[in-house]
Amino acid sequence: MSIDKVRIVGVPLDLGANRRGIDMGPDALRNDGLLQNIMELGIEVEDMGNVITPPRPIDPPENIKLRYYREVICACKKVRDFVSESIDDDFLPLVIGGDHSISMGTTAALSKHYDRIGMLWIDAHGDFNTEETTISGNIHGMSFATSVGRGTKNLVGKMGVKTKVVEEKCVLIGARDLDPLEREELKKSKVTVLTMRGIDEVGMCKVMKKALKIACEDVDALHVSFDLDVMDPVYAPGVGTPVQGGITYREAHLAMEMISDCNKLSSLEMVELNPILDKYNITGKLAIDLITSALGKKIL
Ligand code: 6HN
Ligand code: MN
Ligand code: MN
Ligand code: MN
Repeated sequence: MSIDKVRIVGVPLDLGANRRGIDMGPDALRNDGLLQNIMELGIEVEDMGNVITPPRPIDPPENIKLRYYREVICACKKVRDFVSESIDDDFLPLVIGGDHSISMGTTAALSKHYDRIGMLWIDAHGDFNTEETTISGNIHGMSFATSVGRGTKNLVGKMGVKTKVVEEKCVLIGARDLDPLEREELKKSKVTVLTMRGIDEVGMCKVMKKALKIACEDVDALHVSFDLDVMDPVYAPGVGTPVQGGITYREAHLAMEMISDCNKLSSLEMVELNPILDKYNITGKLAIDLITSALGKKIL
């Protein structure tokens, strides 16, 4: 199954992260040549532009455990519809963020089309908080949990679709910064967590082999959600929530090449690029390189 059609959906949302700058991520990727780079692979690419995201409200958030709830849900519903239409039209959806809350829309759209979805969540964080466990109240820290149907009704089911993302077919890769209660929930869950320690000990190749075996076998779709903060800040300074001790350029690149080789990729998200902090655009260029690798770019 080689990828021949890709449709880009930009989501200039930062309200799920409550930090300015990430809303500029999609246009920064376009300026750095995202479309041209994908076209060079011989892939037909369509750019749907950016979904319209609600403005930051003047009033302070009503619920500090779900900051900017209404606005985030509104944006995610638009993401859901764009992604769903892309799948209907036989395009692989490439969702570019924007903060990581947008995954709630993407996984809802996938759940309309597929029955058993495996997922790789590549991130320094778990994004496994719920309204009940969150410390920050930022919804981008809850989108993985929501995507597997965990949490309160304020988020779960809010996209109008029952999730088909199968918890035991989900792998969190590169984690190194988990909140205390989030950590306990992850431990209790059926998600496989492959932390930075695991990558240090056995290397990215073995980690990815294990991850792909879990997420690709016995599913009918593979979703990859790549949060750029999984990278070490040396390679990716331009992210919303940088965390020391992340993966290298080569490790990330290998992970994406192995994802391409598995021939199961159904949708891809690249999130949390913050162009304001992205000195010399190195994070944006890295993101494009990772996307093209996942879409099949080969050195030889
Ligand atoms: N992300 N665990 C922290 C929180 O606020 O819940 C950080 C979340 C980061 C989310 O990077 O997508
Ligand atoms: Mn994330
Ligand atoms: Mn993160
Ligand atoms: Mn490459």
